[in-house]
Parts: sequence; structure tokens; C-alpha cells
Amino acid sequence: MALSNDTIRALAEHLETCELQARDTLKLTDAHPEMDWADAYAIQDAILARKLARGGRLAGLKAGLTSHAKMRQMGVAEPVFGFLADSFSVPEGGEVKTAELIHPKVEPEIVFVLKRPLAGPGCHIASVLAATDFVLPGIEVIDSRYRDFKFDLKSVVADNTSASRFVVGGRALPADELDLRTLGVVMEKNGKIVGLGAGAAVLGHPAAAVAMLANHLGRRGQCIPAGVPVLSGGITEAVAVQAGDHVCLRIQHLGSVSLRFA
Ligand code: OOG
Ligand code: MG
Repeated sequence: MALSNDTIRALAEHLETCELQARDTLKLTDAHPEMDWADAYAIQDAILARKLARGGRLAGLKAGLTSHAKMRQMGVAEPVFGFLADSFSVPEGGEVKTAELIHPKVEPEIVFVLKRPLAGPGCHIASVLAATDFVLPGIEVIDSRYRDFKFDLKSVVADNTSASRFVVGGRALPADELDLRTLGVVMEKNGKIVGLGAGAAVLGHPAAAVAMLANHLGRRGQCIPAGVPVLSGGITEAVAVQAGDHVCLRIQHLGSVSLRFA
């Protein structure tokens, strides 16, 4: 770790205040170029701790930057991991208050829910499938706290990987009834198709992203808990949205899920 505990706490407070007040900021590495990976995840953990201390709950986990489309869009080359708080959850068909966000974008994702906790080392696609209760469609709303969505990997990890809102819905199916690689994905904004893809866009198989998350958590003495949504990462580029937009995600065999931006 290159940063002191006081600095980590102060940066967590700064980033969470930006989140709660919908204000943007410069990426952390501009002022703290020495920040290392442990610092970045420690800042993310401190943001979660702030929410838990106020009575919030951990509602899920996410992997991000797991597709070539997303890595190319953001100019980075490695996946990152973050958390979902209960306050991020939007009911199926529900409304996101756009004024609470800075510059939201939506992503089509395949969501896993596990029937038993999973932790690395050594997790792979088969371990994830064996532990999976069901999969279902989910839309993630990301909202980087960094100006113009410009960041490097450590800064985006500290900012909880831009996590902001999410909705899951559609039809939940056991993963063993599906070939998750060839599942077709169609995302529509206001009735127009804005993203097209298949599950294989995420690391060749979306369960590979969940395996990476389990291995990451195992290294930190943690696990993926059972029974919570785990977002495996955007299949297409993220699409900017504004007030008035309606977004619908359809995934082959898994039905659809939608939300509105008010
Ligand atoms: C980082 C979060 C990316 C995904 O699914 O790839 C992400 C960002 O692009 O702001 O959630
Ligand atoms: Mg995402």
C-alpha cells in the first residue's frame, strides 16, 4: 500500500460524496500517482463500509471491463470488480431519477445467482456453473464519478467500477439448460436497437468473468455469497442515456428487463 489509512478514508469520502451529490471529479491517480492496486480496492472497501455504517446492505457483486467492446471503449485491458449496494437496485420496469446521476450509461449483462458461496483459488467456468442456481438478464447503469468518464484501471476500481444502478428481471433459468456463449442479446433504447451481441463477448463465456471474481475474492479471503446477483460485465459498449429514455434488454430464452430514465 502506498497511501496512508487517512488518505484512503478521505478519498473514499470524496468519491462517495461525488456519487451521492452527482458531482464529477478528476481521476484519483492525477493527485495520487503512487496509488497501488491494494489502495484502490481499499478505497472501494471504505466506500462500502460507509454505506453499511449508515444501514445500507450489500446487494450484489459485479465484474466489469470483461468484453473487448468495453475494454476498447474505455481504453483498458483488464477486468475489474466492484459491489452493488441495496440503494443501487431498481425494480423491473422501474424509474431511475436521472438528476441523481452525472452522465449515466446502460450496459446489457448476463446475471448469475449462486446456490452456494464460491471462492478461489482455482475457480473456472465449470466451478461457476456447478455453483450457479440460475441466470437472468440485467441492465447495469454505470455512472463514473470521473469527468467525461476518463479514468485508468486503479482509479475506476477505487470508484467502485462506476457502479450506480442495476435492474434484473426476465426469466431466470438454470445455466445447464443454456449455452451461455451463444445466447443472443439485444438492447433497445426508445424502441431502437443500440446494442447487439452474444454471451461469448464476455471473456469467451460469461461464467469466466464470475470465475475471475471468485479468484479475486479468494485472494482477499472473501467469497461470492449465494443468493445475490452477480453481474458478469457489459456485452456491448455502454450506451449513454438521458431523462425520457426507455431501455429494454432482451436475452434469448431469458425474456426481457427494462427501465426508464425520469
Ligand atoms: C467501468 C465499469 C464497466 C462493465 O460491465 O464493463 C462495467 C466503466 O466502464 O465505467 O461495469
Ligand atoms: Mg457493467
